[in-house]
Amino acid sequence: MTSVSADAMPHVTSPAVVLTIAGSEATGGAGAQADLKTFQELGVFGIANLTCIVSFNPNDSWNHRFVPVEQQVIADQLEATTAAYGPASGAPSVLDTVKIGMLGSPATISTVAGALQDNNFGNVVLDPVLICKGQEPGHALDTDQALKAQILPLATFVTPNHFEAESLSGLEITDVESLKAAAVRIHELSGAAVLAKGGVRLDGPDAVDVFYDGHTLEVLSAPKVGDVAVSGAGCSLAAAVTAELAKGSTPLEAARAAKEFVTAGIRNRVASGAPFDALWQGGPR
Ligand code: PXL
Repeated sequence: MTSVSADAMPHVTSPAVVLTIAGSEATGGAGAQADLKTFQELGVFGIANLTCIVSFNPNDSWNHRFVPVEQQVIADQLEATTAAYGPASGAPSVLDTVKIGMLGSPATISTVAGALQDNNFGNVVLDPVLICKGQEPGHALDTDQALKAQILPLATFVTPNHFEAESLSGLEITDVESLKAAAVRIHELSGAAVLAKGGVRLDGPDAVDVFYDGHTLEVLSAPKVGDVAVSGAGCSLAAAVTAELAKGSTPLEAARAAKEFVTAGIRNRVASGAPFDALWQGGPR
C-alpha cells in the first residue's frame, strides 16, 4: 500500500457561501464583478448568477446598453447553484445568504422570485436597482412595479439609494430627517432591515446613511470623499452587508462594517476613462 504524504491530502475548508443574482457591468466597477470582489475581500465564497449584461456606450454619453440573459439560462444557473450548495446538497457550507442586484425585466423578476420562494434563504439582501438608463421608461416602470410587488416582500435587508428610497417610500427626501422617515416607511412596507443611503446626495460635509430594522434607528455617517458618486459603491455596500450577514453578524453590525468597507474603497478609488471613477474593493488593505 502506498502512503499519501500530508502535503498531498486535500485540506477542505468551509467558508460561508454567498450568491449574488446580478448583472455583469463590463468595465468591472459595478454589478456582479463588484459583488464578487467584495465577497473575496471579506472572506466568503462568492457565486454569481447573471441576469443581464450591461455595456456602457462610450459613443453615447456612456449610457447603458442592456441585454437580458435568457430566462431559461437564469433558471439553469439558479438550479446548478442550489443543487451544489443548497440545503439538500450535503455540502458542509450551505448557501443561506443571497444578494439581489440588477434584475432588469419583469420576466427576470418572476424567475428570481420563484427561486427565492423555493429555497427559503435565511438572508435575502436586496439592492433595489430600479432603472437602468438604457431601458425604455415604460419598460422600467413595469420593472419597478414587479420588483416592489414580487421581490421586496421576500427581502430581509434592503439597501435603497436616494432615488430608490423616494420611489419605494413615496416620500421626498431632502435631509437626514426625511431619509429617516423613508427608512421607517420602507421597513413597514417590507418587514426588512433597511439601510437607506443619502450618500453624496444630501447637503453637508458627511455621507449619511440611515439604518432601521424596526427596533434600532441609527445614522451612519462618514466624511464625504469628493461630491460625485463612484461606480460600484451601492453594489459593494450591499455585497459587504451580504458577506457580513453570512459570517454571522447582526444586520446593524453588517451595516456598520459595510459602510466602513465602502468608505475605504471610495477613498482608494480607481480612475477610469469613463466619467466616473470605480470603487476599489482592496481599499481597506
Ligand atoms: O450600480 C448599479 C448597477 C448594478 N448592476 C449593474 C449595473 C449597474 C450600474 O451601472 O450596470 C449590472
